[in-house]
Amino acid sequence: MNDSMKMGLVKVITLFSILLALSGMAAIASADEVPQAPIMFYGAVTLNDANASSGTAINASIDGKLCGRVVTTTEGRYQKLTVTGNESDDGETITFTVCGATAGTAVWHASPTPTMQELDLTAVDDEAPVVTNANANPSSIVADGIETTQLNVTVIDGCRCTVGTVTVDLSAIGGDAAQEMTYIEGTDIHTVEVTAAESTPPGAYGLYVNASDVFGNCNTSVCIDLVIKDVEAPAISNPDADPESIVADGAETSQLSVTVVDDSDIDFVTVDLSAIGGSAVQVMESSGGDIYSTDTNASMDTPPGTYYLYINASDVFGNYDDTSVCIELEIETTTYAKGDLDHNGQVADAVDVAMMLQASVGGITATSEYDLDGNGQNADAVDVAMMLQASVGDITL
Ligand SMILES: [Ca+2]
Ligand SMILES: [Ca+2]
Ligand SMILES: [Ca+2]
Ligand SMILES: [Ca+2]
Repeated sequence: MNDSMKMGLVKVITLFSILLALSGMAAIASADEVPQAPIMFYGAVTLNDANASSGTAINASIDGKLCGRVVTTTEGRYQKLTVTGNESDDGETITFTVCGATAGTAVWHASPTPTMQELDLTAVDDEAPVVTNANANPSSIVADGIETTQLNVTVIDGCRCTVGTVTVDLSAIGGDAAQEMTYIEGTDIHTVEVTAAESTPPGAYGLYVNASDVFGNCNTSVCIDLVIKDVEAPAISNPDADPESIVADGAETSQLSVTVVDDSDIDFVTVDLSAIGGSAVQVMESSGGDIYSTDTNASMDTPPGTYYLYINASDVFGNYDDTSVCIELEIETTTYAKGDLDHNGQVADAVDVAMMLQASVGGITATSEYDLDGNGQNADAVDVAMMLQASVGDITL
């Protein structure tokens, strides 16, 4: 045997040793995992003192690990509940649940051959169903008795077969206080399509669900959120101006007020004062109630006449009315004393004299107020003379 042959033999022996070690480890590792022959359980099954209905789910577990499951096909009986375990589970407790409720126990025995074991199971369901995924689709509708929304909830009890009636309280939106929700086959969902009666005030509603199981355990803690949309503009009434007429002197004021009512909160109330020299969107303030008001004067250049000052009232949903209600305000014809050209209440004062002189040379426009002698010519020589005489008290205008 040469050196290279020796080397080859060493390699083969080494490889063989490794394989041997690996197979030994595999054997040790699988010793506990070797599945044992199952125990087949059967017997009577009751839930809340009555024969469990067909479709009842029975689970078996060892150490919290599911090791067998059967769904009954006969009322009050179960068969062929095959419980499997490992050799290492020998002596452990098998826990049985019926529809999720503890129903009995047995002991797991490892055995090389399958065995049959009769075990009657008795369970009490005192748990209300669990209600989740409560929703309305769409989540908001108009209260017109026409637009619909689909209300949905997921209801889970110990077994599908123990879920009883699921209802929703629609009384707040004009429906039945115990409207039944229909079960959708093959799911855990219950659903119903609803509308909101026309009389329903807009706002957010919580429609309570009542999910009961067949034993009368009920869950009434979950509600479906639904918003009833506001599509109505605020109602505006009682437009008033106090006093109802003022002079256009930029000083005398009138209090403008209206009553504004809405199902939702009011966003703003304004009045258009542009015709009398004010803001087109003058804010009217509420003093706490439904009455909104503001004080206004009329600018000096406001022609006399009757003015219709339009109100715009909007709710927080953007519904507004700016065309149907206005406040009537009378702007009086103003008369000033003859010779009081600047309307300051003083006749023939220095400013009046200056204005007459300017008007006489065309520096400012001479109106009929400047025709003191009434000859039809405004700010002529006689008018100037009269103004000057009046200013020193020689005549009274
Ligand atoms: Ca239950
Ligand atoms: Ca509204
Ligand atoms: Ca004057
Ligand atoms: Ca004149």
